[in-house]
Amino acid sequence: MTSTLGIAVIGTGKMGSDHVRRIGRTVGGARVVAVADPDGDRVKEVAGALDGVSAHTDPAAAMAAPGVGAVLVASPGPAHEETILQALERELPVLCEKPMTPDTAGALRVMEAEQRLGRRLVQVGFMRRYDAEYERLKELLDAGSLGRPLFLHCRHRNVASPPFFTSDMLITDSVVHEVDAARWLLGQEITAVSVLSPAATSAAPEGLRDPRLVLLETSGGAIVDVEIFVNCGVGYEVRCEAVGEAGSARIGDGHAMVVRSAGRWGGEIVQDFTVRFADAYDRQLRRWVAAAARGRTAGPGAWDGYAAAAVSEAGLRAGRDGVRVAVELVDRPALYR
Ligand code: ISE
Repeated sequence: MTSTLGIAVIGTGKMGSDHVRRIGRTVGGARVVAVADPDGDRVKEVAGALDGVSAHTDPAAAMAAPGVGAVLVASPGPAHEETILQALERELPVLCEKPMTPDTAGALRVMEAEQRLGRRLVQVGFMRRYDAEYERLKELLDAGSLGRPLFLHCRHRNVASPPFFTSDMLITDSVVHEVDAARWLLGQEITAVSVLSPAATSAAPEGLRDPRLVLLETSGGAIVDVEIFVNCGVGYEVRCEAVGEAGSARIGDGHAMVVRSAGRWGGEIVQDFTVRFADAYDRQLRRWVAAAARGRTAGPGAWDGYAAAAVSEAGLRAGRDGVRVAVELVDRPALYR
């Protein structure tokens, strides 16, 4: 007998609405049963478009709705900790959009709550780990085909930043993806961060430090450089080149289809991350649903959310003070080894 996992989606902005659509269309074995958002009109609109979904302005009320077996958190980062802790009190599996928490203090509280429960219920939405190209690069690195990794050269460009975006968010909201991808691809922790900022692009809103160059040092002696440019105006471009002692490999060139016509050749540049990573979001959600239905998680967890928060904190200091900042991590608790 198969049963359907009832999901409460907390936050119905861009990502929350995208997940609601995805659960309805591409993920089997699950359905949205409750949604919550402080914007009462928006949450009613999202719930109203679906059958049998209750609308709430309070996340706790959504989690308490009948039939909820798991929680998907897609509210703004600062609201995540409280919602995750409420879900853990109910022993509900959680998929939380990145960043898990904006700071390490909150991340440590999440880890403490999980340790009190004695099992891992929190998964963090670092969805690049489910992208086919990233998976291929990880396999190559793990197989040792490139030899010992020396560099990851990363490019992360958005067409334009949303109005609420701050200079800190280039690190905490955008580069946090490369932080997790680097830790995962290399199987190493980030040990230090430096940030350089050239003159801001004239396309950026007044006061936004965009673009920036973030340098990450790793426990295995590799260097990761990340160009983050959130008002590049051209497209959504995420590239990563791994350079090892025995060769290099690059992903993200996006040459899915090359058109040759009327004396020219070229292809489309994807404009948005929900398009570039649509498959990765689907796969992340399918694997999480399958695991959550058994009360488990299937991907990056609270330790990864904590480690990313520690790197972000160091990155913010490095950016503000113009210095290299070492990343200090607590000892990894047994639950996360
Ligand atoms: C956004 O939140 C994402 O997750 C995107 O992948 C990233 O490219 C963007 O810069 C972030 O703001």
